[in-house]
Amino acid sequence: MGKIIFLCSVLVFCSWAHCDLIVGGLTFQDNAFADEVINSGGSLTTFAFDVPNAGTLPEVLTDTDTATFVIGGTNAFVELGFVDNLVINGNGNDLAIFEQGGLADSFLLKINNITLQVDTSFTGEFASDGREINVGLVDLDDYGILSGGSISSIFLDLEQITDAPPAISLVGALNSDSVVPEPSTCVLSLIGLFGLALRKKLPLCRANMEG
Ligand SMILES: [Ca+2]
Ligand SMILES: [Ca+2]
Ligand SMILES: [Ca+2]
Repeated sequence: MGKIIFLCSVLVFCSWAHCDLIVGGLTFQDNAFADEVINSGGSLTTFAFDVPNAGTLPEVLTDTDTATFVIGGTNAFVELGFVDNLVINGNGNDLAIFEQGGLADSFLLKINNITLQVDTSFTGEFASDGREINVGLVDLDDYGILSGGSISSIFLDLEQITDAPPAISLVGALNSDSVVPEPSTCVLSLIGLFGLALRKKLPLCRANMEG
């Protein structure tokens, strides 16, 4: 029984305990970043530490490293999803989209069927590849999301609209809410653990009865 309670405590601790991560001077919960590439298309070139085509699109966009990124081009788009967290419309800016390079480039961002241009600016910090870390800050108010409302995906149009093509390295929620397991999932896990414990004890009981 003691073991079961310990296991449950560890599971709950792992789900709810999050460390902070600082990127470009901004603080994020460690699970606040985009988790998956839902869809993509057009001309997209990945970069990792100055090597082109060095990683897959999901790798460079969900690794939380600003030295790995994707450069957009003709008809380029990427739809990103948040799995273990949601982006919340809280106070001020809610979303940070990081972009690499000496020129702070712009791109189009579609949320809730509203498309707006996001302009990035230099954060004052540099990535481990030596490039400038630029950031575009997004307030979900501008996309018609109610205060306290949330989103779980964003659509980035990465066609070049400024002097250089956008080079997206990382997307994180400044206002983030962790997606925790449903209470029913926890109850099912508990039943499973009890079942395992009983199965382990049964042979002993049988041996005692037969012996
Ligand atoms: Ca996440
Ligand atoms: Ca990256
Ligand atoms: Ca906001």
